[in-house]
Amino acid sequence: GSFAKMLDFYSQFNPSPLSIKKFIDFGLSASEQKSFIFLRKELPVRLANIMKEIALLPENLLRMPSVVAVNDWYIRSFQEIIEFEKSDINGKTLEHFCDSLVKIRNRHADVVETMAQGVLELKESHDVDHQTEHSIQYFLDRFYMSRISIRMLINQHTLLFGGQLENAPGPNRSKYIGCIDPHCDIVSVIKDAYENARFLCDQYYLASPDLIINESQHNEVEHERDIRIVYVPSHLYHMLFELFKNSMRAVMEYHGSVDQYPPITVTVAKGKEDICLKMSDRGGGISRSTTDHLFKYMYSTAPQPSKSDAHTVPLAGYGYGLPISRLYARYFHGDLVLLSCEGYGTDAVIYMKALSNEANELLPIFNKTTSKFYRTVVQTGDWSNQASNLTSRQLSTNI
Ligand code: W6P
Repeated sequence: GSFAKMLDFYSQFNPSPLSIKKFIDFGLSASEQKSFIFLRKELPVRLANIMKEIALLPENLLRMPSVVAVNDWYIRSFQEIIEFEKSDINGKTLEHFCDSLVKIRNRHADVVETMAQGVLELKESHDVDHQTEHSIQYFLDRFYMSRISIRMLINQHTLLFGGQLENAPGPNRSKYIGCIDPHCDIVSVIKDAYENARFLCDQYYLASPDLIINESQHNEVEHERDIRIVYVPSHLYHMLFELFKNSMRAVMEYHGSVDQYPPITVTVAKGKEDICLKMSDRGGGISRSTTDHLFKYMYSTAPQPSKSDAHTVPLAGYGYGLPISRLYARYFHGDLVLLSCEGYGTDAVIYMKALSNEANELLPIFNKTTSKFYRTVVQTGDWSNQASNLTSRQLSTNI
C-alpha cells in the first residue's frame, strides 16, 4: 500500500508496553523468530504513533531544516521495517532484519542534537509564544520517550540475536539479558559515573569534590550488603553522570579556591516498592524559579560553544541532560526530582521501581485527544500571580 495508508494503519494500534520482567522472560525463552514477529508489528506501531504526532507540530517548526531531516529519517526507517511485513521467515530474513535494525539505530544516532538544533533554528527565526513553547515541551517529552523505547526494543533484539560475545558459551557469556542486568549493582554504577564526571571536573577545575556513599542501613527487604536491582545499567549511568556533572560544577563554582570542597553524598535506599538514590551537594543551590526551568527544553536550548573553543566548559551547561535523564527514570515508571535550597545546596532523587514486574514501559500513545494538546491554550491561571496593589493595611481597613 501507499506510505500514507501504511502510516494510518499502524498508527491506529496502541504501542504494547513491556515490563522489565517481560523483557527478561522474553530474552530467556523466546526464539529469534518470535522476537521478529513481535517487532515487525511493534516497531512500525511505535514509529507511526510518534510520526503522526510530529505532523501536529507548529508549522514553522516543521519547516526548520533539522526537523525536516529528522522527519525524513523516520519515514525511511518506517518504510524499511514494513518491508518485512509479508516476508517468509527464514535464516536469511532474520539476518537481514538484524542488519536493518542496526542501520536504523545508526541513522537515528543524532536525533536528540538534531531536534535541539531545530528548536534553535525556530528560536532564531521566529518569536516563540507561550503556547508554542508549551506544545514543544509536550512534544519533545513524548518524542524522546518514544525514541528511548524504540532503541530499547532494537537493542534487545540485536544483542540477543545479533551473534556477539553476549551469546558466546563459556567465560565470555554475559550475565546480561540484552542490555538488562538482572543483578545490577547500584553502587558500582554510582562509582563509575562519579569517576568519569570527576575526570572532567579535575581537568577543568584542577580539583573535585569527594564522594560519600551511604547504603541504607535499614535494608528493609533483604539483609544483604549490596543493593541490587533488575535494570538497564546504561540508563542509570546516564542519569547519574548527568547529576554528578551538575553537582560538581555547582560545588566548584560556589566554593572558589579552597583546600577542601564539601563532598557529594549519595544515599541508596531500597524499600518494598521503590529504590531511591539521593544525591546531595553543597553547591549553593538554585532558586525555586530556576529549578522549575531546568527540565524545559526551550530554556535549556542555547547555542553550543564551538567545539574549537579551547575554553569550552567540560561540565557543559544544563543542555538537554536533565530533561532526558528524567525521561530515562520515567521510562520504567520511576522519576527524577530536584529539591534545592538556595544558599546551601541541591538534592536530586532518582526513583526506580524495586519490582521488575512493576517496571513497565511508559509510552506515548497517539489518538484523537492527543491533537487537542497541541491546540488547547495553556490553562489560564486562577490564582493571583503578582502582589496586589493593596497593602495588607488597606485590606484590613476595607474589611
Ligand atoms: C545544582 C544545580 C543542580 C542541577 C541538577 C543536579 C544537581 C544540581 N546542583 O546546584
